[in-house]
Amino acid sequence: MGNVKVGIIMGSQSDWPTMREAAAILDELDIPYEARIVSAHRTPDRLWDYGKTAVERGLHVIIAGAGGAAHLPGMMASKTRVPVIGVPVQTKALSGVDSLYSIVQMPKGFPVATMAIGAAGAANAGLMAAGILANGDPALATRLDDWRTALSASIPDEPQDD
Ligand code: RP5
Repeated sequence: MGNVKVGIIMGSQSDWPTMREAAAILDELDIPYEARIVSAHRTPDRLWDYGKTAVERGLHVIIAGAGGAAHLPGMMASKTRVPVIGVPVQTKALSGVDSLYSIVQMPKGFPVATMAIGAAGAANAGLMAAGILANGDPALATRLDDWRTALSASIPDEPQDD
């Protein structure tokens, strides 16, 4: 547990197909993490306890994903100084614009670093967490640089016919 610096939290089991994109990036970069369901609305006491203990448990970054009335990232940011990266989960009713607006418009004083809606946002949250941790971890910095170099190398110069 002492080695875990990244917490991935989400409002519901239904968010996991999105949020596991963040977990996949952390796995690729060999970064330990924990994943928990912590709902702002359904399990507010769990949210409170998680935020209250985040610093003492050694978390350096929290990735928080939620959909709809997505209060989880902002409430977590209100409860801990550990940086919170918000992931707006895509919704059926409003395509995740509801989630995005709920997460991004934080009042001055309690920031949430808000990613794009859906899977790309979750993956980028993993990369953002990696970048933050890499500042104090040269071996991780090398792994992240290599990851970025490999991605660039995978992009062809010219488009191909199917
Ligand atoms: C939010 O409500 C969750 O983050 C989830 O995106 C959304 C729907 O949750 P379920 O009804 O699928 O559990 O709190």
